[in-house]
Amino acid sequence: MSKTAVISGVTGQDGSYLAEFLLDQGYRVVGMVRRSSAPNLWRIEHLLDRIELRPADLLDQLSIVRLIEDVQPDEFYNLAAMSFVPASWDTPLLTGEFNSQGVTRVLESIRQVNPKVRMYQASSSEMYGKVRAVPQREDTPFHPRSPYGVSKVFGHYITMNYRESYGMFACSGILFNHESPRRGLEFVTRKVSDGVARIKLGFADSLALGNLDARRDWGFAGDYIKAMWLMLQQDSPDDFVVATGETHPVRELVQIAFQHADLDWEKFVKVDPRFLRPAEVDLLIGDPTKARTELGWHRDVDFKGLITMMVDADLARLEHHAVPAQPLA
Ligand code: NAP
Ligand code: G4F
Repeated sequence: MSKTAVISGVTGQDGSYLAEFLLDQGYRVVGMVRRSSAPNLWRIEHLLDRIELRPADLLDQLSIVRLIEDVQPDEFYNLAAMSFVPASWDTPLLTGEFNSQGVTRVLESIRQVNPKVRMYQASSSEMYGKVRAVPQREDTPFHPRSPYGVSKVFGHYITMNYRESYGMFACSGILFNHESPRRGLEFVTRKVSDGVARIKLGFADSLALGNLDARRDWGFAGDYIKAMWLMLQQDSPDDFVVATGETHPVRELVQIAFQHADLDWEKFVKVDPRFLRPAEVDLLIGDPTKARTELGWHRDVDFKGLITMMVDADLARLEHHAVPAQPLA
C-alpha cells in the first residue's frame, strides 16, 4: 500500500523538491494551496499531472480539518509559512498568524481528525538568532532576532507540546539556510545569482545588497528535504538540526558567483542601507551530527557547487529573454 502525504507550501521551494522526492518513493502526494488571483505554480508545473492540489489556508482551521478528513494522509509536512525575514518586520501580526498559530491549527486539525498522522514542522535556524553557542545544536538556547524568528520559536515549541501532551508523532527539523535555482528572488543567494546573470547578459550594470559580513550555513534544498522524510520514518518522533557544519560570509558567496561568470564583483556590487535589517543574525553554523548519526542523512552538494549551479541556472533562464522582468528586490 502506498502512503499518502499532504504538503502545505507545495508551491514553495522546499515543497516542490519534497513533492518530487515523495513521488519517487511511490507516495500519493497532495499539495495544499491557498487561493490566489494569480496561481503561483511555476515550481511544480512539471508535477501537475502526478500530484493533487487541494485548497486550504493556514489561517482557516476548518479548511485544514476538511483537507485531512478528505485526504486521510499518513504524513503531513507543514512547510507553508511567511518565510522572508525582512517582511516579518512589516507584517509582524500576520507572520505570527501564519507561522505560529498556523502550526497550532495544523496540529489541532490532525489531533481532531486522526492523531496518528505523522507531522513534520519546518523550524528554522533563525530561532538561534543572536547565537548563544557555536556551532548550534538541538539543545542550544534560542534568541530570535526578528518577528519571523520569534514566530518560528512558537511553532517549534507548540509542535513539541503536542508531541508531549498527546503522544503525537510530531517532529521539527531545525533547518539552516538551503537554496536552489527555485529559491525566491528576494533571498540573498538567488538575488546574487540572478544579478550576476543580468549583468553578464547586459540587462543590468550593478547589484545592490545589504550586509556583506553576515555569515550563514548554506546547503542545497534538494538535499535537505530528504532529512524531512527521514524524520517521519523513525520509530519515535524527535527534533533534528539539518546543516552543513560550514559557515560563509555573504561576501564570499558574491565573490564565487561573480567569478563563475568571469566578472569582478567589486566593479558591480553596491551596499545599499535599504537592505540592512533592524536586527541582524550575524553568524549561523549548525552541527548536523545527530541527523548524520541517527537519520543517516548527509548532503551531496557543497557551497561552491550550490552557488555555481544557481548562477548557471539563471544564465540559462535569462539568455532567451530579450527584456527580462525586473528583479523583485
Ligand atoms: P517559500 O518558498 O517561501 O514557500 C512558502 C510556501 O508557503 C508557499 O508555498 C506559500 O504559498 C505557502 N504559504 C504561505 N502562507 C500560506 C498560507 N496562509 N496558507 C497556505 N500556504 C501558505 O519557503 P521555503 O524556502 O520553501 O521554506 C519552506 C518552509 O521551511 C517555510 O516554513 C520556511 O519558513 C522554512 N524554512 C526555510 C528555510 C530555507 O532556508 N529555505 C530554512 C529554515 C526553515 P504561495 O505560493 O501561495 O505564496
Ligand atoms: O537570504 P536571506 O534573506 O535569508 P535569511 O534571512 O537567513 O532567512 C532564510 O533562512 C532562514 C534559515 O536561517 C529561514 F528560516 C528563512 O525562511 C529564510 O529562508 O539573508 C541571508 C543574509 C542575511 O544576513 C542578510 O542580511 O544575507 C544578508 N543580505 C545581505 N544583502 C541580504 C542582502 N539578504 C537579502 N535578502 N537581500 C540582500 O540584499
